Amino acid sequence: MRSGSVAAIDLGATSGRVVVGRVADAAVRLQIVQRFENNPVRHWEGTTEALHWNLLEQYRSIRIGLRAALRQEGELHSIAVDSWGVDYGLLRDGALLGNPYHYRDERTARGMRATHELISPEALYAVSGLQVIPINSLYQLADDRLAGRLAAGDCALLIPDLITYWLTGRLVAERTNASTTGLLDVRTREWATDLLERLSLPRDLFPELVEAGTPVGALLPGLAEEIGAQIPVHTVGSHDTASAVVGLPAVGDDFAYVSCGTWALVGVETEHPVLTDAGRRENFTNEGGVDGRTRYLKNIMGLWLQSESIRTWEHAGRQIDLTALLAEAAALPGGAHFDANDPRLLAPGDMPARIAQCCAEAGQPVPQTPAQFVRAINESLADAFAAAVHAAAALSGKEVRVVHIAGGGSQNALLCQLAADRLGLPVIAGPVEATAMGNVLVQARATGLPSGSLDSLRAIVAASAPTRRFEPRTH
Ligand code: LFR
Repeated sequence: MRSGSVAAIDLGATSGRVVVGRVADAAVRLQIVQRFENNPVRHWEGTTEALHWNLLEQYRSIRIGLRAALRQEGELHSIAVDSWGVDYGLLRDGALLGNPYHYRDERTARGMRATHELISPEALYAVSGLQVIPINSLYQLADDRLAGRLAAGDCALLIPDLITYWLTGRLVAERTNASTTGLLDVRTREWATDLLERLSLPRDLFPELVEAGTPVGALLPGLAEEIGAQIPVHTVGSHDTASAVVGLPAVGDDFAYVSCGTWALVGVETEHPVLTDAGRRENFTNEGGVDGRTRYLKNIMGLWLQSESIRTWEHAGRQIDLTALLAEAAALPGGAHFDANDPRLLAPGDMPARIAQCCAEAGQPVPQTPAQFVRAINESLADAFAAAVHAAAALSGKEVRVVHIAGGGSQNALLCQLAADRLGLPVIAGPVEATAMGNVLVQARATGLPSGSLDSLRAIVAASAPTRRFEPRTH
């Protein structure tokens, strides 16, 4: 295997990073060169307050990170971007028309109602194979259409594609993330033109689809000068979850995964979409994976429940030390259980109050202290993970013998142990940076550094990233 370095730009809902991946001797070393906060901004918009991403700030930080990465490595073989799914920027003549909306903005409920007046959720699922969840791009696009914003634009770019455009000047839509729009035909993996017409969404809005691992172009001349060299840009699994699933240290095929960050994405990898009515009723989704695989999974609220609770407490003037809080929560004999996927928990706001209400309604003891809330959150997430893994296995017919928990949640020993207990299966925790790992490996493969199938890329992950194993405790 040849050796060399690439740079992964990995944007998450709470923070972004520029990560250098050094590939050599069938192993990868990751180093975070630049980490930056991702703080959404609420601002007044006519008659309501709207929630937006501050994407220009992210782009500014990315450029600083790339410059630092190049200075450190001397040479970069490639750059590639991934981020959360579903959100997009509208452009006209190449210019961004406004800050992209955040998927937690309330407009999604309006867009969902308007869309389901045109087409039923069942008919949508038959085309896209996607779960009904208000954040999906098609609902956001419906709101843009009704508000007259869509008519002003001539191109819609998902977040990683928008950053790639700002790096190279080229307009493409990478397939794994395009699958989160609800507008991709799950069978052909092309834009669903009939559906677009039915929803009055112009076909021209959506650029050419490309696979993960495609060379997109070189850095724009001014940018190459600023960063310090001309570097090729590739696509990867630009949906962060697609990259995270590549970046698992999985051996063989009998595994399920929990990609646990702001969201927890729980499911299995399959060769083909699973389009059964039972799966639709359970709200399982078929998202596009790297190398044509399917990510058959379910969205669980994830660490958002914890981070938004902490934000609420800190806003009220409390000092929170997460490590100490988790230790205190782990020392409690148990905790309340609530439905971690209650839709009322999706929007920003007073999370502890809403969790208290969910617990009360479920007939559970209502948490009083931050440690009790955190214990209840982790208990309830573990319940939801176990239910989703068992459902994914039953619905897809896959045998699951081990569950990989990757991402930030893999550092939470309480959560991993509770998940192993609830699952009755071993949990392998790590890597924390599975998404950056998947991003690095797919672009490195595109430049000819390693080669081979997803299995061989995952063998590189297993050789490179420390993991921790949790066995289920029997009571
Ligand atoms: C995870 C993720 C999920 C997607 C949600 C919103 O970061 O990408 O896969 O459902 O964010 O885009």
